[in-house]
Amino acid sequence: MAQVLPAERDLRRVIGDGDGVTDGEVEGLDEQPLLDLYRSLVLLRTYDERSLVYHRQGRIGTYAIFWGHEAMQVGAVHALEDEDWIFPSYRESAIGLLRGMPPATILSWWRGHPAGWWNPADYNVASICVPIGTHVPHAAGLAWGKKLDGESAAAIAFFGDGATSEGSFHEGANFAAVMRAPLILLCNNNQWAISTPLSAQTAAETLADKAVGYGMPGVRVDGGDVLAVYEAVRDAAERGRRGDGPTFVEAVTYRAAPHATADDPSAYIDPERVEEERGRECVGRYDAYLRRLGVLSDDLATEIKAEAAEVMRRGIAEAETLPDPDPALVFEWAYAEPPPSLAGDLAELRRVLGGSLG
Ligand SMILES: Cc1ncc(C[n+]2csc(CCOP(=O)(O)OP(=O)(O)O)c2C)c(N)n1
Ligand SMILES: [Mg+2]
Repeated sequence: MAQVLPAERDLRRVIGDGDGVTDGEVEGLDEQPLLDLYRSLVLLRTYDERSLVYHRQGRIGTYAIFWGHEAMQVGAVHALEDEDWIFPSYRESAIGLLRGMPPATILSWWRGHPAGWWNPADYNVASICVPIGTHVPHAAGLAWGKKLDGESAAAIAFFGDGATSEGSFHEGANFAAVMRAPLILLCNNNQWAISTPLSAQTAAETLADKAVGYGMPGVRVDGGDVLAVYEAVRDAAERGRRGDGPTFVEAVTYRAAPHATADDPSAYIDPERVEEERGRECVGRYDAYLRRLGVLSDDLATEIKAEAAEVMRRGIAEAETLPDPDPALVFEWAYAEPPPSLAGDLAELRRVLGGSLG
């Protein structure tokens, strides 16, 4: 039997604190799937930490850091089937790694290289969505379409606390509920939308409360607890497949890193709170859980981290060997009949680039 605290208004948790709060377990997860979760957490953490370094070295552009958000992403994706579709925001940019996408593809996206765009049908992972919340109706439509086609696939849309104030979120949530689409609305409540705190975002007591207005269940989980997220998303996917419609999952965490590499949070965030949250980060919590369970040793942890570091080394090397794209791409595909001024702009760009590109 799964031992999971009830949702109610409290956060569902499975991982204890190694002290007064005892560990739970998730039904059906034995040693191998537990270690698979760990490998994925380490892979995403390594991707994120290396990306910050690559940005500082000028090897990728502005980057949206997801340090501390890995448990939400890994827990959710592992709870899904490969046929299920993932709709990421910029905060989940590397989620394709969990579906076998090469790191070079995602690194290329952050390098602004056309090799960073993939065919969504190759991985059942939609394009990274930067406009806040606009992918929620897309995910609702895809989930409804799968249902109409008699398929069992579900869809999950990842978005933030700030996105719940956007029209697209409300339209997508309402549509999915009315059509009983197999959709999981995974809200990464990291309590900040750049510099806007949650208290300035909503007057609702919890974001999960918003589910009530659409007639769907709302569940609150500890977003730093990979097993709690896994369990909640697995339930939500099963519910969707049964034909009972969407579920809103509020995964509560705290953004303990800058919004992105272009942000300076010292202007608005309490550094002591950030330090406190960094001490509770999700990979370390799961690492300690597995050690208490006796399934993770120092040697195995070291091996898994070394593997992830090597994957990233190869990924950035591969991305950097790609030939520079033709600057003409910037001007193509927007107009059937381009205005004549664009040809002049392209010539100017080629001149500025010194003929080194294209
Ligand atoms: C439609 C739209 N409006 C504004 C922005 C600028 N913007 C980029 S990130 C962001 C904050 C979003 O916060 P949240 O939804 O909580 O997600 P988080 O970044 O915390 O993961 C905003 C307003 C945007 N990308 N798209
Ligand atoms: Mg946020």
